[in-house]
Amino acid sequence: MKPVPGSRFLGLAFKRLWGLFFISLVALMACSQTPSPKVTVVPSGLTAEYFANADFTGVSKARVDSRIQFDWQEVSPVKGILPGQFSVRWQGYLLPKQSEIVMPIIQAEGKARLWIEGKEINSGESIDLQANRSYALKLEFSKTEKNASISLSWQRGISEAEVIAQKYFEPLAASLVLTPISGVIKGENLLINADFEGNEGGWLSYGGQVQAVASNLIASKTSLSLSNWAWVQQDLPVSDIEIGTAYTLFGFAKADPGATCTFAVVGGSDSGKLFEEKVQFTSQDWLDKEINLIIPETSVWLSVYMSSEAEACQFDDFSLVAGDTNPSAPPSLPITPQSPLTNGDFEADLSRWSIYGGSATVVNPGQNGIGKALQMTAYTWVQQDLISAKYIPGANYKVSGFGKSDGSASCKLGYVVASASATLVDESLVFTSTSWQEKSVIVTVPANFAWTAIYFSTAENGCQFDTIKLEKQ
Ligand SMILES: [Ca+2]
Ligand SMILES: [Ca+2]
Repeated sequence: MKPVPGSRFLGLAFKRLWGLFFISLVALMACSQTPSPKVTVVPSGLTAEYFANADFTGVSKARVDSRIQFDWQEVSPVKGILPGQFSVRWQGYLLPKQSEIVMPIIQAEGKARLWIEGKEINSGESIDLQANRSYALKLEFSKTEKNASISLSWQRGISEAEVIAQKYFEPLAASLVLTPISGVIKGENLLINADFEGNEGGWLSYGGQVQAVASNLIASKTSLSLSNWAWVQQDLPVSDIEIGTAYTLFGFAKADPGATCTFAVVGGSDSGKLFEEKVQFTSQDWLDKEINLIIPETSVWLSVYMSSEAEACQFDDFSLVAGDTNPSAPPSLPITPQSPLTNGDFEADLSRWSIYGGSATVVNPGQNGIGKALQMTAYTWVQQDLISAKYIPGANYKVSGFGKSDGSASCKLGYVVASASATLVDESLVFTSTSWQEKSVIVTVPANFAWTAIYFSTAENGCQFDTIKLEKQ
């Protein structure tokens, strides 16, 4: 069985929204509710202080960790603390839900000590807990080896030992947190070792094979390879989660032949999963994709994971940032399937195309020196929704077109196929040259698709597109 983030999924409470329409629908949902101030979730978990030295001295950073399960290896555990040596002190309360005898189990690479109600407890020692009492808990960790990792589990009755879940913890009162790193900084990458230059450090891995491998992605030495049903995951400190805030998960992946590679962001409340948004890759070239979402109000945990099937997948250069980092996304996308792709040459000006964000016009001459081309300003999105009945499930379609950039930023021509509940295909062609280039991609339309769309998006620079075709192979 695959491990699941949070290890307590109760199924899909948060209705999945349609692919590209997701952003707009979330925005609409947000608008239809009473506006509420952005409030950082009052989290359960333990107050953590990370110290720059191995003896609980030096610069310290505080946050709230939802559970104790970290595999930092040789990577810094948190921004501002160097990876060479550090120590961590977790404090808070243990809240048993029933009266029982439990055995706390500490597994660590490094030195770890645990106290409950001021009494030091050895790993594996039995303690008697009473329901509805809170027990002062302190756990200390010092990095003493090349690799650093720690987990705090417990064994209850005859069940297998499991990592103590967030709902059994309560942090110290916020006033005791002197130097919080919590508070969401817009644009800051919340993931540790998201470029895998520290190999697998910071990521928990499950199943299959997980290894750092040489990467040919720009400015990258290593990427992470997953195969044979492997899964890696990073849990965000709960004090970094800000409800009502838009988050973007961005990353690169490439697939071995036959592989389907997935990355996702998932989160939930104390009682279960609230959302899980994922994207999949089948391309054997590096492609980037992103997920945009707004954290639902009752969320108290957030995780990012990547997974492979049997064949290998490579991942690299991830970021999870808060804030509106997706200016190229449309503010709203009405669901209005119209026709097969028409006016892909823009000779009928902008007929059939919808414009979102910035602005779009047609200019002369077009790509072939005559006629017209689409001209988009920075941060604009143009889309045409296509009639589903015109597509044959299982057939291959070739998306092609010409594009050029007014500057250094990339210009995207995308093709999306989605079912009623999820994005099935999101392929994009990226143009970075300031002279016309033609690109194409062949896409198989999955059997369970419900709609398709062609779109263009721009970033910091304007872009031109022309002679867009969608042809059955
Ligand atoms: Ca890398
Ligand atoms: Ca044209």
